[in-house]
Amino acid sequence: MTSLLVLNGPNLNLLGTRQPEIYGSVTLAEIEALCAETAAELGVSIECAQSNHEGALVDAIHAARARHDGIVLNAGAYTHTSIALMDAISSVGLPVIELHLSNIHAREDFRARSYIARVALAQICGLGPAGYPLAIRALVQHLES
Ligand code: CA2
Repeated sequence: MTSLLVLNGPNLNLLGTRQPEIYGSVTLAEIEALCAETAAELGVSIECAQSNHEGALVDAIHAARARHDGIVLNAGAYTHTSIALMDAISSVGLPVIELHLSNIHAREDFRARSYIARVALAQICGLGPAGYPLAIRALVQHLES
């Protein structure tokens, strides 16, 4: 069975508790439930994980190589800084869809630069939590085509 990892980075554990004007009022647990529903509908297996630590995210990407067929990744602020995450994605060779709740191209200039985009299959941003099911559907379509 196709298996996906949905991996969220720093501060996304705070979703729904602060800055609702930017990130909305949906919690990470609710987003993960939405992902699980989408996976069940598509008949794929899914694991969701979150870490505030760059090295732990690198480890999760490495571990995904043996356990999953693709990754939906919201790397949070590490998107804009982390060559380590970019290298981890390249090294495992799994398809990654980069996901952001907000439109990173319509915000501060520093958010428009993404190291993840250089190695990702695609980027979805600006659609809020609805981006996650879309990313899962796109990844499954990619893997099964
Ligand atoms: O739009 C996104 O999904 C981001 O990846 C979110 C990151 C930000 O650094 C990226 O530029 C875009 C920040 C996540 C912070 O999440 C919070 C949630 C609630 C309260 C405070 C922060």
